[in-house]
Amino acid sequence: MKRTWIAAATAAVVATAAPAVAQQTDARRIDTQAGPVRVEVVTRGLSNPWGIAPLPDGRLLVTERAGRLRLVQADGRLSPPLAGVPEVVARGQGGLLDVVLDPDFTSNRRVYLTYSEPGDGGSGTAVARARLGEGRLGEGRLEDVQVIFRQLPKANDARHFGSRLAFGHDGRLWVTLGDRMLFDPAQDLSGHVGKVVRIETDGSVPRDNPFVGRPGARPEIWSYGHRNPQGAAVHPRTGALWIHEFGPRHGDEINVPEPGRNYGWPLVSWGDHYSGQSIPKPPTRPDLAQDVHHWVPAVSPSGMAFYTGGRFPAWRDSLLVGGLGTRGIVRLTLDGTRVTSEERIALGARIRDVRQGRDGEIYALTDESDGAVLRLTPASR
Ligand SMILES: [Ca+2]
Repeated sequence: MKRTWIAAATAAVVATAAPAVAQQTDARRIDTQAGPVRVEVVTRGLSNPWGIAPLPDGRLLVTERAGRLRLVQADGRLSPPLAGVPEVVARGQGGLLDVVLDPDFTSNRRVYLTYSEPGDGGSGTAVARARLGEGRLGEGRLEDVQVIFRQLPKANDARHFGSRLAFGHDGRLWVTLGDRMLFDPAQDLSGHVGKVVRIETDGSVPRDNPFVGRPGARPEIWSYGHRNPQGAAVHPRTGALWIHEFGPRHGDEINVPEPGRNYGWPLVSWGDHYSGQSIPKPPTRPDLAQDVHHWVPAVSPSGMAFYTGGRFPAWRDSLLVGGLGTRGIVRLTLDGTRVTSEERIALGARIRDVRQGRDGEIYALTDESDGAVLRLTPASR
């Protein structure tokens, strides 16, 4: 098996038992502030996996950017691609992207997917809901697939789709939408690019959304002035939405978007344009909403989860951020909305998503053409 990642210098192999199935698994140990952590490769062979949703029965739903959705058994076996996934534009950063479960999944088996949908003017982030078929044969398909949201307008550039999903405690669904490399439209309330939107699960608009009734504004918009938010999670106690967004050349941010507020892109940024052209820094515009944390140099974030499990007591209430450029997980400790410390957990691969499993274990996806699902659990000292 190809081992594409190099753990921290202190890493030691803790288990290389003969694999029971082809996909199983090598495991290593890395040292963190919480003690040694066992990192297993649950499976690999996934083409740029993007989103992961742990199911109540211990299996995992994983998207591949090329347009496939698969079930992963706890032992690492991969299902064939599930039937019923909508057509995607698998180009650039686009494709089949996030997947989340309905808060009532156990009773309704609903799942929600984001993807880049083809259409007039190029492609755009769309959200579909569907029911995961039941039983040993039916589970290989999505049923009753309905598109509940479409980003308007669509755009030709194949970058900055945003596309993370997060459920509020009230059952409304937040969707993050990138700026599609168009810059100024992130400030234009007549379109969805560079916004966070909030919808009901049937796609209708919650009546208490901040721009409902404002002429010229799309009523789905929750907040605006975002660049490319590829991480979203709801705080387990406060119920607030937290997102991060990819900066330009450096200047990644964490924001806690409040309804109706402007988060500044492209008027201000902690980073600068890739051309080297500078961008005014956020303190010059106190009328704009300020981030709660930012990184210079960049961490290149994707995927995000609050840790609430029991397996890593020292990580309770931490915010876990997947790192592409930083090739690991960035763990932030918080006091309210203030970031009090940061730990880099080196996994040796670009991390596209990070999620907590049902038993407090942590799953991460590696952004590779031969991508892996990693499982993090405590290792004995
Ligand atoms: Ca900002």
